[in-house]
Amino acid sequence: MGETVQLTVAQATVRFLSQQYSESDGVEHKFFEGCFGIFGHGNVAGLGQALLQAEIDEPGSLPYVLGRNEQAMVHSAVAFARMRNRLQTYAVSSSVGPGATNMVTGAALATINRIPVLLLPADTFADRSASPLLQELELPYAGDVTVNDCFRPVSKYFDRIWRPEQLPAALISAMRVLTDPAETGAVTVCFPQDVQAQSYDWPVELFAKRVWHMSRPLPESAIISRAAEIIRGASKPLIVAGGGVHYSGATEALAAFCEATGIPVGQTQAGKGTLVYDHPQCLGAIGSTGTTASNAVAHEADVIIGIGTRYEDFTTASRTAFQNPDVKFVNINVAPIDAVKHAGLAVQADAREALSALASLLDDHTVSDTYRSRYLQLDAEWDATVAKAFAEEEPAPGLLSQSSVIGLVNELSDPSDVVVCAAGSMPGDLHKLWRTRDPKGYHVEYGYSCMGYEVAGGLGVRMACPDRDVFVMVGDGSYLMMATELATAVQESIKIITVLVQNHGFASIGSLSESLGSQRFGTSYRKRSAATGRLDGDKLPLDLAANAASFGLEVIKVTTKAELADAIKTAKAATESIVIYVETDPLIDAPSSQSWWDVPVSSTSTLTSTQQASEFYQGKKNEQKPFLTPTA
Ligand SMILES: Cc1ncc(C[n+]2csc(CCOP(=O)(O)OP(=O)(O)O)c2C)c(N)n1
Ligand SMILES: [Mg+2]
Repeated sequence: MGETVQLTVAQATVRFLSQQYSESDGVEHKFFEGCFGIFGHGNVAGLGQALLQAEIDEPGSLPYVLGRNEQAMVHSAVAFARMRNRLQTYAVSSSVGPGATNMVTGAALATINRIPVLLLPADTFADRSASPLLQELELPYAGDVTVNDCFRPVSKYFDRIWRPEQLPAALISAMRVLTDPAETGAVTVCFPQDVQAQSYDWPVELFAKRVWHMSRPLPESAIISRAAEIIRGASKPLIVAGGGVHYSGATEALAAFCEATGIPVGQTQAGKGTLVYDHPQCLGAIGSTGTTASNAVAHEADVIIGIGTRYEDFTTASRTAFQNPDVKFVNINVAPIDAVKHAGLAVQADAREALSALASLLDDHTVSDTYRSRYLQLDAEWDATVAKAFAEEEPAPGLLSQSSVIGLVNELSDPSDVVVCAAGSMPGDLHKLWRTRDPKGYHVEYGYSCMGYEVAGGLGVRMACPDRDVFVMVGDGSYLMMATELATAVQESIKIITVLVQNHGFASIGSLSESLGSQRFGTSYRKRSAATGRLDGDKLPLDLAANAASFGLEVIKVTTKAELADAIKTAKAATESIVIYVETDPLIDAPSSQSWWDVPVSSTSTLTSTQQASEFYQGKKNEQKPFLTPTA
């Protein structure tokens, strides 16, 4: 055996992580910016001791950040990694039991959005010397199952270190998955409490600097030629640009391809910003929360070129967006699971490489002038719709429309500032309305649409780009679910601007409920009324502005558009985190997408509202396409 060094399993893990780098286009990046953590008995003496030792012995090697909620820490890590185009991320250390399972939601969010994050939950003793432990699951039928097995279905790689010898292979596998653009997502490596603290003689090479190349798979020439042929044969082609365009660094290649060919682009939530909003070929959002321009073009398109998209139901309007009976799909994606969707031509490749290959194969090709003028006209109409929504006046004293709030934040933020959101009515409204002026200026988590991502995500975004202001747009529902990381923002002096939109409940689900015949049941924050016994009493006397102020932040309460404009300017000028509190009317919707989303309605009911909704629903179901015709 060669040279060894004695360290605990936890110390070895920290030392290994601090030596990992990613490399893309010849540039190296330290892969782990740091480690979020909340200590409990499961990790305080193992990973906690190792992080302390690293902070003292090698400052900056893996800086520790104390969060407030394990789920939130995973969100912050994901937001950070997404802003850095998956080239860098954070590790997250939790205690055993509830601290660990709090991260399961974050893991699902990371995996669904294909964003790398390394989770290090503590686990129950490997040697079972004191079982059953505090927080141990104890299943009567299996001795080797712990609560951490909940991570298996939501992780792209899962491992548990029962003994020190397993660590090197587990860490190498974890890195392989984290840095593979097709595989990446949540990686979970569980550390039994006793094993964390155990010493072992490690080969010194384990801690050598390791550089992980981020691959850019090239398209096969026969396949890309076929793709070019299909596009050449199209009269109404449309690109659907997803998050993969960002992660591959393909925004310039996309712009060049669109400008050369005249092919327009509809953008998914993760794909917003792939072209800036006023690029002539940018039709903005597509699908259930899309623009009328994208959706009208999608309706007739004969070839859909999906680039870095997973074709979520919001993108395809639950498979009703593409109504041309002969529509074909060309799918450019590094991930085989996405490339084969809708029976499309699977171009399994890096987006930037595939786009430049297509550009040279199609350098003499453009769409017709008729098609170009039609989509430009539709785009201009949508732009006017947005301008009108942004200009909406206060509907009642003290109330604003949500569209006008979005408009003011959009207009008064800098082009490079970042808007952050995840759940509620705001993501859809932002998708439609927000005028994205910088590729990374729009950050809405809509793979998992997880309430509570907003503040935590905003923190991660700002950590990734301290030179941009971050506007966290958060509804009262999401705020109540997880505002906790405002404390972390204060602790770290990380500036985020939170726009807290109070509409006393779930405007989004209320409006959805109404459209499905369920009469907004149970979606607004009301006291249970003594008279009716139902949740239709007075508004809850929640004071979320006071709640936000309790984190030690400045809170500005606004009641008019003019006050909101002033508050945004104050927030921009501030150096610390700030919260703007605004009340909006939940009954004023953003302009319609002329689209649909499949949410099944009760097929039997004695309520007229439900019966009517059910009839409408069955009609829409008939528009849904299976997309099974093979693309040769
Ligand atoms: C963790 C989680 N729970 C439930 C949901 C379902 N859901 C989506 S939006 C929403 C309401 C959000 O309320 P709020 O933040 O006030 O936004 P608003 O709808 O009022 O715009 C709910 C309950 C979700 N997306 N995430
Ligand atoms: Mg609300």
